[in-house]
This record gives sequence, structure tokens and C-alpha cells, in this order.
Amino acid sequence: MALKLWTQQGNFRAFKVLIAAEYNGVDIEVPDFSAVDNKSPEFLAKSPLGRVPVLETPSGSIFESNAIARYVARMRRDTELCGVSFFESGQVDSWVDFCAHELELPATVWVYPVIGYMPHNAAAVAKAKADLARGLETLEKHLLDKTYLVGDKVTLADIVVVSALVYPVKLVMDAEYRKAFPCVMRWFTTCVNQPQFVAVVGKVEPAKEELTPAGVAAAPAKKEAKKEAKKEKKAEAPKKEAKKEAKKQAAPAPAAPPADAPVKKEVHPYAVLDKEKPSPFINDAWKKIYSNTSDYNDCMKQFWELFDAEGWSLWICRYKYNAENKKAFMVSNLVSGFVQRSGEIRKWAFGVMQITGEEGKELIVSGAWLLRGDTVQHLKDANDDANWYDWEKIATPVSDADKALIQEFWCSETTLEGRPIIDCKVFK
Ligand SMILES: N[C@@H](CCC(=O)N[C@@H](CS)C(=O)NCC(=O)O)C(=O)O
Repeated sequence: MALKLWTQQGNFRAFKVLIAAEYNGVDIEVPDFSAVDNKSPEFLAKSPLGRVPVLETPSGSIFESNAIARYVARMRRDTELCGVSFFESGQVDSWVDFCAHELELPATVWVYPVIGYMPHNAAAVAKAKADLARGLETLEKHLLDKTYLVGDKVTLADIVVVSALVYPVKLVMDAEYRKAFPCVMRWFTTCVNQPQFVAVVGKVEPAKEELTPAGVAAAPAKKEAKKEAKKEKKAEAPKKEAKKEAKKQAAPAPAAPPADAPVKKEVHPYAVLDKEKPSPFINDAWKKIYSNTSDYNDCMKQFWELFDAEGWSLWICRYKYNAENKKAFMVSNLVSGFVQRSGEIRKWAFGVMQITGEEGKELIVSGAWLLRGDTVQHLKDANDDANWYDWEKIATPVSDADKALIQEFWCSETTLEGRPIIDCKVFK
């Protein structure tokens, strides 16, 4: 059996493994991970927390990306990826561990909201930027008089640290931020242009401007801050107001209970609805029909037969900030995040989110949802990001035109409303 690396495409933690494999001429198969259930007993047997990357070898699995990278680096001695001496192997480890704590951590907190893996939190991002800068300062001092981190050629230390910096450099570290780290950037450019790096991460162009999560303005450079803040406040006012208003509507801040008040477990309004007004429509049964169908026309016929317009409602949502959708993979991550964060109401909802249009021109995010009851409020309460969409309720009895629209959202694999489908995420 060949070595198999289970990972999502583009995972920076897989980069270090695959670059080490390029240096060592090790063949690693990367199977399609998109439909793998990483919490299934079968997958947990490979990776105890269901995390990736994980390497499957003929003798068993190795999890934790640094352990995998070391394993691959040690497969050959002559390439000296772990240094030329026992002492250097210790130095390589120093940088690998430094990277995990001082660079990867803040880098992910800054980058993940941008690519939709994590909700945005302004305070956390501000701290991450400062923490990453501190880590980079240490690197900067070290690299003042050195070409590589350890010894005089590329080692696993360079591979691991560069891998952690690929997305920050590409997406968020603008020229102003990079200015303080000329030696780091010189070393990064040297490494990332080696053929073994290019084979895995492609060409890395440093960010022209800091990308921010859709709907969030980038922090301006310090000296321009005051001026910019004023300008921005004016320009952003309508959008910010809209968001503030949406938030207010979605989640009125509850008054804090007195410290000694008994904690009462709230029953979810959907559970109350189920008890008080039971519906004959069984969402789980519908999800099974949808998942197992080989003929979408047939499955929609069944849906309209089962649909209970008294107990459930249908909605079309359209993202308010499509103009900010820059790259298809980032929009896909944004939508994946949106779908994941709706998990709390899974029992009472079903939805299909579509990304349509053309990268570089316009990427449009929209979706069609089936929700218990006749409001979208519980989805907004469960998932703040739902406020970033306009929601339009489908009138009942559902017209033929609306039936066709819902079918297009839920079943089309090629076009939607005349635009090509780029990606689709199903909430079920
Ligand atoms: N320390 C681990 C972190 C692995 C990790 O957090 N992987 C993420 C993807 S980058 C993951 O698998 N998340 C899915 C989950 O936790 O269910 C490593 O370096 O391998």
C-alpha cells in the first residue's frame, strides 16, 4: 500500500508533508477527502480526533502534521532535511515547535475568518496580528545573517515555517505589515520559489492588500488610521447600520440574570412548536429521500406531496455583500462556514446554498431553505451570519413558478437562474 495523506485540498498543514515528500522523492497519494465523514469510527481509527492531515502507512496511521512531516523527512538521510548533525536536528525541532505556537496559531486566527473557516472576531484578529508580528520579529532577528533557518540549505524547519506563512503572505500581510520583516520576506521568497515548494503550493504572490472577511473592513495602517476611520465611517455607515440593525432584530441582548438566580434550561422554540403544533412532515425522512434519490424530478414530486405548508415554510436567501466575493475558494469556505454554523437547528431545517457566476467577474451566493414554522428568526438566532442575507418567504400555496425555482436551487447541478454553478453546499 502506498502512503496516503488524508486532507482537504489546500490545507497548509499538508503543505509541509508534501514539500518534504518532494525533497525526499517519496510518493504520497492524496485521496479525495471531500465526502469523507471525519467523525466516523473508521476515520477516528486513523486520526483519534478526526483531524487532518493524517498519514496512512502500511504499518498504521500517523496523525499530527508535524509528526507526519518529520516521518517523511526522516525517510531519507542524504537529503539532510533534519539537519547535518544530531545537534542540528535539535535546532530544526526548535523551529518546528516555535512555528506551531508562535506562528501557526496567530496566523490561523487571522486567516481563517477570511477564508470562512471561523467566524470573525475583531479583538481576536487584532491580537493575532500583533502575536504574529512578535513571532516574525524573532524570525527576522534570526535571519539577519542567515539564508536558511538551520545550516546552509533547506531543512524541515524552513519547510514547516514557510508552509505556515503561505496564506498569511498571500492573503492578509499587506506591504505595510511586511515592511518590518525584510529578512523574513527575502528568506520566504527564496524558499517558496524552490521547485519542491512550487510543486506543492504553486506561485505565491504577496498580498497587494489585506483581504478581510466579507463585510469586514481592513484595519488601516496606523498613521492613516484616524483619517481613514473618519472616511470609512461615512462610506460604511449604511452597511454597518444595516448589520447593526439586523443584529438588533436577530438577538436582543438579554438582561443578565442575578448571580444567584436558578439556571433554567430553555426549551428551544422549535421543540415547543413540535409539542404544541406537531407537523406530519418528517424532515429526517425528506433528507433521506433527497440524499438517496437517483432522480431529482421524482424526489421533488415526493417533496411536494409531503410538504406541510402549515407547519413549515420555504425561503430564498440572497447574500447582501456579493460585491465583496473575491475568490471562489474563499466564497466556498464562507458558505461552508455558514452551513456548519446552522447545525443547532438541523432537526428543523434543510437548505441548499449555491455559488453561481464567474470567478474574477461576479460570484453570487444564494440559497433555498425549508424551515420549521413561519419565521427565519430561529435560524438567525442560531447563526449570526444569516443576518448577512436577505430572506424572502415563498408564498403559499406554492405557485408552479416557485416550485420550479425551489427545484432549481435544490437539484440543478449546472446552472441556477441563468448563471453557471461554481459550488453548492447542502445543509441536511
Ligand atoms: N495540530 C494538528 C491540527 C490539525 C487540525 O486542526 N486540522 C483541522 C484542519 S486544518 C481539522 O482536521 N479540523 C476538523 C476537525 O477538527 O474536525 C495538526 O497539526 O495536524
